[in-house]
Parts: sequence; C-alpha cells; structure tokens
Amino acid sequence: MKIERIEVRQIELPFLTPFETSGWREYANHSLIVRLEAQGEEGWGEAPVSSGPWYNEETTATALLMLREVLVPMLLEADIKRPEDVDALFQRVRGNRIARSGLEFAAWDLFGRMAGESLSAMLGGVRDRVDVGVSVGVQPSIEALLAVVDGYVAAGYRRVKLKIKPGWDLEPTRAVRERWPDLRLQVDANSIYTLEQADDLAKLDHFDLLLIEQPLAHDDIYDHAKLQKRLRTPICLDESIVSPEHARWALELAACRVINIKPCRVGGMTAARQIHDLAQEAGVPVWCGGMLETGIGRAANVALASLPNFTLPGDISASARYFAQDVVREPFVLNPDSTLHVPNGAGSGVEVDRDFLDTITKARFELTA
Ligand code: OSB
Ligand code: MG
Repeated sequence: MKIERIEVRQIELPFLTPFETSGWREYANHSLIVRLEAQGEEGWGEAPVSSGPWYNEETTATALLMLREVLVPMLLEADIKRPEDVDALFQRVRGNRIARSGLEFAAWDLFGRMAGESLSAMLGGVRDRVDVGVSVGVQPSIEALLAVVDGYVAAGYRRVKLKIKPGWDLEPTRAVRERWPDLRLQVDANSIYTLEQADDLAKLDHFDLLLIEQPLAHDDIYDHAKLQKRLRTPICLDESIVSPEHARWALELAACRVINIKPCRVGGMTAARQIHDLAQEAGVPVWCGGMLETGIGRAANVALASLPNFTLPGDISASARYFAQDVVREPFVLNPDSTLHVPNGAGSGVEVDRDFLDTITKARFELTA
C-alpha cells in the first residue's frame, strides 16, 4: 500500500505546571503531530520531542528537519503492507528515533482503522485497563513536594515517581516515604550521577523503592551493571535502551532488573514490543514511560502497556495531570483503582479534536506521493 499524503504539525501546548528534571525544565509539550492518509483512511501519531536536546539528542527542530528532508519522503516512496514495514524501512536511518516513531505510530493507527481493530489487540494486549502512576518533578522545597504528592494521592494515584538529583534525593524521598509508608514509590535521576556516587545512591536502599531509574549516563550500560551489584534496589534503565539490541546487552550484563519502555525512544511500537518480549523471556518486568504526550501519544502508550509483561505501573497519567485541554475529544481519565482504560475503538481509538489542534499549531508542512 502506498501512503498518499503526510501532514506534520509542530504544536505548543502549555503544561498546567512546569516539569523539572535533574537537568532541564519543560513548560509545554512541543511535539510533532503526524497524520497519514491512504485509501480514504487516516492515521495519527505523535513524536514527543522536547524543545532542547536534554533527554536525548533530538529536539523539535531536528525532528521537523529529519521528517521533512528524509523520513516523510522515504515513507511516501515505500510500499507498506503492515505497520512493522515502517520500522524495517527506517532501520538504515541512524538515531532520530523519536522522529521515526511519529510515523510508525501513525502507520499502526492507519492499519488499525482500516481493519477495524484496536491497537491493543493488534499488539497482543491482554488487559482493558492499565496500572498507572504519576511522575513528580523537582520542587522548590520539601513542603511544596509534599503538597504536590498529596494532591496526586488524593486524585487517586497509587504510584509516585520522584525526580531526583544530587542535593534533592535522600531528603525528598525520605519525606514522601515517611508521610506515605505504603505508597508505591520510585525515583528517576535522568543520568545525573556517576559511579563514584554509588555509596550515596545506596542510601536510597532504605526507602523501599520499586526501582531507581537511569542513575548514570544516558548512553551507559557498563557502569550500570557495576552499580547494580552495589544496590539492593532494582535499577531501571530508560535513556540507555534505544533498541532491542541495547535491551539484550543490558539484560546479558545484568545492568538493570527492570526496563522502562518508551516506544518513542526506540523508534516505535515494533521495537517496543521486541524489547517487551526479550525482557519477558529474561524474567525482567517492564513498564511504560512517558514523554508528557498529548492524548495522541498517550493512546499509543496505553495500548502498549496492555501487553502481558507490563507488570509495573506506567508514567501514563490522566490528561488532566498535564493540560487544561487535551487534543483528543475524550481525555484520558484516572479510574479510582489508579488505572486508565485501554481504548477499544479502531486503531489507537482516540478522536483528534482538529479545531483545537489548529489553535495550538505553530508550523505545518504536507507532502504527497
Ligand atoms: O525520564 O521519564 C523520564 C518526561 C520527559 C522526559 C523524560 C522523562 C519524563 C517523565 C514524565 O518522567 C513522564 C510522563 O508523565 O509523561
Ligand atoms: Mg526516565
């Protein structure tokens, strides 16, 4: 099948509150929203890049350039018989995985809509609800942190992740653990520590954490294996796992005991599912991370999280945790048991609010076959 038309939009959708990690701050979603057209049907995808190269090397500007100059022209020339063909097509592209994922997600949505099958069913999902938690950014004070966590716990979130960095690690983690002894709690360092700080990191073992996410360098697997031997708490890799091969290396080296799968980080659903399968064979649980997506990317993440080895709660919070208004007509809502429903409509199962999308679009281009 030929894809006939591809539209890419750059959006800006402000967050209700800025999101601060160990190394940067995000004020708005700066994703690229992709729309494919073929045989009278459409498919939507989100490439959730950030404005700067702080999480990985990609930015809104680089992804826009790669899509316009390389990826969209490649896809328009290709013959696509199944969504996995998009992953295969882009294997010869180095890096730029979030940009690639926007098109790959849209292909899954397109094929799903054509077949009348949900993305979750296409991927082999086994649940109609997925466990979710909330990722809490660095706060100006412990008091502010406790107030923010209190709000999320009151909203129904039963798993909380704290962003940590040197000087904002032991005290905030202790404070939250003391206030909520039974809360499922984990931390994320976004690559800010080095192996020399292993003894400091080992102090986090006192707080009964589910996991410590990406303590060391964004491209490291080797030192994480050394660090894991010195921690009781499972290490979870995020940034370092950019492909199924990277997942295999990490598993063979015992560099982690948990993997955060963000399908965008690995180029899309095809690679994400392969990593899921590898981890399952190794007896390593996975969970679905997030990139502060709109409802378009969130729908893809929720569908992925319905696969069997997603046994830990995902960073897939309700639309209201991020935005005053989402770009999908039915926002994602938190159920009282800290889950989100998996959409069961065709494809990703969400309907894009085109009028609202138009109001947040900063730039767009369109190419045809
Ligand atoms: O490291 O998991 C991360 C957001 C942007 C970039 C990196 C990360 C995050 C989050 C937020 O932790 C997860 C979400 O709620 O989407
Ligand atoms: Mg992370």
